[in-house]
Amino acid sequence: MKLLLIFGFVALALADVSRFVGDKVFRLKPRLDKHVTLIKELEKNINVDMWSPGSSEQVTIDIDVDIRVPAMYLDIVFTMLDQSDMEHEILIEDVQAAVDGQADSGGSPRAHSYTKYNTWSDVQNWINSISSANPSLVSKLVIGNTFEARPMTVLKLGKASSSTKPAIFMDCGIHAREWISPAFCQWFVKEALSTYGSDSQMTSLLDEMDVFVLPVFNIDGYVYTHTNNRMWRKTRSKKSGSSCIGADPNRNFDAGWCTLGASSNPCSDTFCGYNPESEIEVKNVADFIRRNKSIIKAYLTIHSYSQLLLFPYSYKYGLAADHTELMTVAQGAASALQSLYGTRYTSGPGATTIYPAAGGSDDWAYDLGVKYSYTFELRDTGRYGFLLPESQIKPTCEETMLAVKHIAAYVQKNLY
Ligand code: DDK
Ligand code: ZN
Ligand code: ZN
Repeated sequence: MKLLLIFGFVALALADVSRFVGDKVFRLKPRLDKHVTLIKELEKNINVDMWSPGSSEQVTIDIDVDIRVPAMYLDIVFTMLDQSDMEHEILIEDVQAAVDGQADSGGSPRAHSYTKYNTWSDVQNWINSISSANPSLVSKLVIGNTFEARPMTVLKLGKASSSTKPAIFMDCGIHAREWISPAFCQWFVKEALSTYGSDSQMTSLLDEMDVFVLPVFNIDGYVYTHTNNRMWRKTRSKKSGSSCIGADPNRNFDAGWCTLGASSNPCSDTFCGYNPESEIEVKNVADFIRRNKSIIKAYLTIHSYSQLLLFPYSYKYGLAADHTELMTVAQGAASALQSLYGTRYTSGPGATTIYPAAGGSDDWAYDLGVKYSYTFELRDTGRYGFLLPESQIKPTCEETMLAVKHIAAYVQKNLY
């Protein structure tokens, strides 16, 4: 026992686990050019963690900026904020307390649960058990391996058919720290399987279409958020010559790549990568969608936080050819979502609704020809941000189901 404890401490020390004791999350409201400059300086010179937007490249006057400030820099940051007269509020007083408070769902500790944030190993076991328990509705497809050689498994949901079926593709967990996202993909699969045969819309959807679900896109990053650093966002790829790890998968798609709202600095959280699809996870998904381009009618990608339903474009300000239709469907989805618990979402094109960001998966899929291409930013609006308590998994997933089902119903109705 004593020996085990010692090994435990040694392992913890070697793992170099990040802690966030005393760190605070601020919401800054830059209203002057000098405020924008100050935020860029903060990101460059001290180790602040941009929560929204993902990097200071995207900061402009009149957008709210959420940043985590490590405890040791609080004095200097408070001084700078006061001196520059920048409006600000504190969203999270103690980040480590919020990290520890996330697991508020109670119940027995480790085992897969739809109302907990599952580890990758639990998700992997769940992928295997749910597919073997539902052989007539689920099949597994490995679309490639991650940088660290973990298999990327897509669950194909749908009733077998003699003719080729049109499909919807949905991924979760592009960004490692957005834990509510993989929780939603797991919830979606469970709901689809358990309501097939009783819910008429789900039955008809899975009879007529297939839904491809990638429960965790950025598996290596997701594992890292459980083992080392809860705030990790990017992939975990290494490149000789750089000491910085990973690229932002949602800046690495071949859509206006690295032109706007992305960074060419390998150390940035919005690093676009060394070239489009340099990240193997991005290449695997892009290859899969290209291979199945003729059947994929909708692309959905799930992120957090901000409560937004976004569609192309983010790499430019110009409107998509299908703007009006995409907006109408988004607004219908948002009102379906709101009908359950009153949660309000804003719909619109990425560039003007959140911020310009090139290299995103939604823009890439849309330009490839997948018309109904949407990015969800789930709960909340900043009270907990990425650290959404487990007690909110169920209501978040229930309301998001309504939005996804609204989009799916529309896509299905307009197939032929
Ligand atoms: O990748 C981002 O910064 C957010 C999700 Se965290 C989405 C940005 C808009 C959609 C990108 N095409
Ligand atoms: Zn994200
Ligand atoms: Zn987000």
